[in-house]
Amino acid sequence: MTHQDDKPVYVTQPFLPPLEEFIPYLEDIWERKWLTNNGHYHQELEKSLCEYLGVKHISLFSNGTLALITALQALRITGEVITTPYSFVATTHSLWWNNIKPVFVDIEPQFFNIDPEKIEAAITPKTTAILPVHVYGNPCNVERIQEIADAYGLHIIYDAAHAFGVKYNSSSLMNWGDLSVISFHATKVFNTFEGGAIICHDERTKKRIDFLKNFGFAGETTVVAPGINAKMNEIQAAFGMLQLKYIDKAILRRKEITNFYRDNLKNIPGISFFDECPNVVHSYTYFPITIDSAIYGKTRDDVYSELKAKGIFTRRYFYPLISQFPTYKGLPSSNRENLPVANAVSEKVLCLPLYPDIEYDTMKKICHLFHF
Ligand code: T4K
Repeated sequence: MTHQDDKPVYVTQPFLPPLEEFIPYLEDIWERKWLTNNGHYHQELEKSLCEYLGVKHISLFSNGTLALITALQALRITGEVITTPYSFVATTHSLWWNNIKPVFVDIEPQFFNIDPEKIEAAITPKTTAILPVHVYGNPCNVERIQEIADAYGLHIIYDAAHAFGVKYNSSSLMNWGDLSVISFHATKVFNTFEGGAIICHDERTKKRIDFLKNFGFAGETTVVAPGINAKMNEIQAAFGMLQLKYIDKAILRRKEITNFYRDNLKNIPGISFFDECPNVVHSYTYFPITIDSAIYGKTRDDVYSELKAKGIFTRRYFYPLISQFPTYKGLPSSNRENLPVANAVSEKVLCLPLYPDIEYDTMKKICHLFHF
């Protein structure tokens, strides 16, 4: 056994540019003595990300969760919000922190995103918005969701935490909806250690979001809302600027890894995975597979445990469903009968290790373990 074999393999590993390339940024920050509150690198990163992503306005945040909470505040969302149980808990927590009742709608079986055909039945007089998630970066049915929102006068805030750089019909996926929220957490395609952002389409909304993330200050002595402190600091922003230099290479590498998995796991009865979506430029955030135990002969949890015993730490994103956590379990919409597809998918999904620095031998070993 080589030393390499002993190293644990995690579902992801943050991409880090060479350390020496970050030193000049730190020296510059030391020189400027401006550490947070819309500093030089904060401004640079907002500008550069607008260009890179092809969006009009972006407001940087200290993390994606605070960005979600603030997005709901920015549009004054209240009452009930329709969302998906098939996501990371932060999606629904952002509603809870705003005293909004989540109403779960089931997912569709093709890409595991909220099923638009089930949204209308969940609308009540208290519904004010829809909070869908582009799960694994696969776009929701944005046209149909927009149609419903327009017909019922609802806002749409997309949780686009997984969708950095994703394009749909040659334009940023984040140009859909009223607002989109991304995460720059260490485990994401583009990371600033922790971080996040809200994308909006007009100057006035950006201004309000920027007030809200800075305690509600609109100038030195005016406070327009009970805002929060959710500002991205200069070290995070500078790191983002450096990351941007490598992002295309990192996404390309993710694509190669995804294709390796696809080539080496195809034709295994009981193992399925997503193909490329039509009209989409992907950024390859995760590589989820589903395991049909009746055909494959082992359950998802058997596979998860066997890989773990060999030092390969896959993750069951998203199991349990948000609707199964104690905070949300009592909601009427958390009922299993209301969410049959989400419940079934969450029992059979497994995300395999995917990150730019993964070694060829590691991928080969992982794929080999599926051919038992
Ligand atoms: N909406 C959606 C749909 C989301 O998926 C998320 C976050 C959010 C909103 C909220 O955005 P943020 O507030 O986080 O910006 C992870 C992440 O913490 C979380 O950001 C992410 N989604 C979620 C899907 O996954 P955990 O608890 O699974 O992460 P953790 O810390 O166990 O990391 C996974 C593996 O990655 C570790 O086993 C090892 C590796 N790792 C992790 C970190 C943090 C490293 O190698 N280095 C690292 O620095 O939630």
